Parts: sequence; C-alpha cells; structure tokens
Amino acid sequence: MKNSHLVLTGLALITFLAGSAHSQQANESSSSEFGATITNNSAAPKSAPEGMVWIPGGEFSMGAAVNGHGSCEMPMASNDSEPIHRVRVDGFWMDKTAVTNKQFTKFVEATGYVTIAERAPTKEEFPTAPEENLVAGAVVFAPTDHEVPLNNYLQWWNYVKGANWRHPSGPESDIKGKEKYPVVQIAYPDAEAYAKWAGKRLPTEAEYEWAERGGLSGKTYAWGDEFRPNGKWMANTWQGKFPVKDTGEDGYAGLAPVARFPPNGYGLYDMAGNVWEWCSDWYRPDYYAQLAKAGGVAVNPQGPASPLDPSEPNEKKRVHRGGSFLCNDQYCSRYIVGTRGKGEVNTGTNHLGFRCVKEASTKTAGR
Ligand SMILES: [Ca+2]
Repeated sequence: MKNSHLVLTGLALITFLAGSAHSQQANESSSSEFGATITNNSAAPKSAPEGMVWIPGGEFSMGAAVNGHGSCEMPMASNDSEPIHRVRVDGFWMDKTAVTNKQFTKFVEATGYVTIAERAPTKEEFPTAPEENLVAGAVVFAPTDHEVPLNNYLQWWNYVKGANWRHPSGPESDIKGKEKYPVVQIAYPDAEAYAKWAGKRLPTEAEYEWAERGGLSGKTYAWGDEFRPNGKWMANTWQGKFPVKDTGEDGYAGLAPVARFPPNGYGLYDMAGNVWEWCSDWYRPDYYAQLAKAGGVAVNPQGPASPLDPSEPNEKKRVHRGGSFLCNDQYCSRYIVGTRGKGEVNTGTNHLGFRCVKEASTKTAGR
C-alpha cells in the first residue's frame, strides 16, 4: 500500500445520490412447497433486443445457506446471504454477457462520457486530503510475492494512479485486442450512465440471482451442485495459492473474454466468476432479515431505502453479484449462487464490471 487508503476513504465521500424504492411485500403466502421454483407462463416478447435473452418471471428461494457459522468449510456463502426468503420477479430481458470493452467504447464515443476513475478528486471535495492523493485512478489487484494471512485485503489491493477502463491495471496496461473482454474499472454511476444510454437499466439483486439460477432451484452453483461436472470448468475463478499465484488451470489466469465458459439454463454467460457485476440495490447486510421478518413473498424487491455496511459505515455501497476471477476456495468462494458482494459506489476495480437488463415493453410493473 502506498498512498491508497486515504484516497480510497476520500473517494468514498463522493456520494452518489440515487433513490431506491422500498420493496413491496405480497401478503399472500406462496402456495408452492418452500424451495420449489415457480416459473410463470409469461412468454417472451417476440423480438429479442440484440445480445439479450428473455428471463421468464417466477418465484424462488433467494439467498444461500451459510455452512456452519464460524467454520472455515468451503465453499462458503457470505454471512449476509441468509436468511433464505421467498421472492417473485417479473420477466425481463438480460444481456447475455457482461458489457464488453467494445460496447463501452461505443458508448464513450457517442457521448463523450468520462468515467469516475478518469476524473481527479478536487481539493474542494476533499479539503483535508494531501495534494498527492488527489489523483485520478482506481483499485487494482496485485499478487503478493509470498504467502500472507488472508485477514487484510489491503495486502493485495492497491489504489493505482492512472488506472481506469482504458488502462485496467494502470497506465502501462491497455485494452488493445481486448474488445471482447468485460469492461472493468467501472463505478456505479458509470454503469448507470451506460445503461441509460443503451435504453436499459441495471438489474436488481433479486433479478440477478433469479437469472443466475438459470431455471434450477436450490443449487449451489448456477449449473448444479458440482463445481466441476465431469471435470469441466464452468466459470473463470482462481486456482493456486491466493493471493500469490493464479495458476490458470481453468484456462485463464486473470480476466477472460466474455462467453468462454458454458452458459446457464437461460443462455447467460459468466453469471458466476470472471467479473463481479453491479446491481441496483443499496447494500445492507440485514436486508434479507427485513424481508423474511415481513413474511410472505417479496415482489420485485428493490433493495433497502438506504445503504449501511456496519464494517465501513461512512461508505455508501451497492450490491455486487457473481464473484470474479479472483474467487477461490481459500478466501472467497463467491461463485456460489446466492452469495453476496458489495462495493462503494465510486470505486472501480479490475475485477468489477456490469451487465444490463430491460423490461418488456408490454410488461405491467408489479411494484
Ligand atoms: Ca481463472
């Protein structure tokens, strides 16, 4: 770590003032057996938007069971993935893949948009920050040169001046020849600006999980209960000693182009692994408990009204989903479907991207 922590902390103070509606609770109980998946009969609208697939609406058990709180058994869901609770979402279109560098370039060329990581924080915004920390940049993973205790992520994350979506690992890196890689170093407002330009929006956390499950119910992974069915790698994750050496046994040490692993049951690629993806919900660890306490079925939940991460209460975070190429069975097995991630809204990293969803034009909103 060099000058990073103060800058990171400072960046967190640039708040993004977006509203977020309360979820709506349906009073009726589900007539299904708990744990079963109900998919409604909503047919896909006839013409699919380019690069998107129709995700039929349905009802499901959202979240993931945490194996033995306090144990180190892997794979392990994050503690905030419980309680599992019933959720219903309406049908929607979803991008088959994360937004690529090629797609994001098209957006920037059309609009002149400048991402958060490309803008230098100002003295007015951070009056107490030293001048040398007011630099444009983003957070980059750096492997350690020796084994370290996995109790402090600042050992392998650095704030790097000049890192942004065009230079994902810092000024010396670029995206030449990487048109089909997911765009990374994207802050939440950047993802939202792209979605608006594309006539789309970001998925809610419930939509993401429902889509990731791909029509399966109660499975550990988006493709079933086995991490490697018949020995096949199903997602881009980390092999080898974390965070020292990614051996890339799944074919990719680091980021992979989109759609290099099998799609799930809905035809969606990389819903687990490769890059974390922004969801529109504010993050609170107790949100699922709030929904479960309300009872019934949460219909199109939109996330809590405001963010709160007790471990970093001054930062405004939204939900991340899906895990990344850094996820592994030693530290963070967040390629499990139903487990959660979170991130400060103005912080981009080189393992964080996004994809969009779009509502059917004929759909009547259930909220
Ligand atoms: Ca990999």
